[in-house]
Amino acid sequence: MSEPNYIVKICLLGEAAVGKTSLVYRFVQNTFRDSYKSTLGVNLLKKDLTIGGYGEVSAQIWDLGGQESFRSLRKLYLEGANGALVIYDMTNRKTFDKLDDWVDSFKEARGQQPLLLIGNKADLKNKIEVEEEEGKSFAEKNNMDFIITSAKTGLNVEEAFKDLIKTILDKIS
Ligand code: G3D
Ligand code: MG
Repeated sequence: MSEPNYIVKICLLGEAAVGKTSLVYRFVQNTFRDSYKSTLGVNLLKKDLTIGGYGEVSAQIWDLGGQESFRSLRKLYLEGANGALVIYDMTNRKTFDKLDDWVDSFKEARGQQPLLLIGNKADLKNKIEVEEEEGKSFAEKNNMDFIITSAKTGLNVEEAFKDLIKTILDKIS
């Protein structure tokens, strides 16, 4: 693509193993692998896309590489982020209980920039520990959009990224 009209930095937040890296790969390359090596530091991926009304947009996607527990890294990671996807695993309640922590970290660093909540692993229907309604009410309380996804089947993955990017653009233009 030629020069993009907009460049947006998006961060993925959430506990280890919720599916952050899988969602990024599904979105950027439309693939799913059963195992992603836990990389140190940060994975940076780029995807160019067209967003209705805004034309060409370059999304810079930052994915925590296995350092989710290092609070000291969060600030650096979040610097300059235009928005974030906050992800929990629908089959693991502990990851849902940690959401406040992630949302607080983001708000501390980036104030009122848009967030979108993702309940991932929706394909594991008989293992669900957190019902969709609970995700929905957390999102409402925190003034964020909400969507359930599966990085495995591809359900709603593109929709989630595009929804966040659109919300960011609506806000900055
Ligand atoms: P992370 O980047 O948040 O740490 P990963 O999470 O993307 O590494 O995913 C952690 C594990 O969950 C991986 O399995 C991955 O295949 C699996 N996973 C991610 N998203 C989904 C999904 O939507 N559905 C299902 N069924 N599994 C998913 P392993 O076995 O490698 O630990
Ligand atoms: Mg990862």
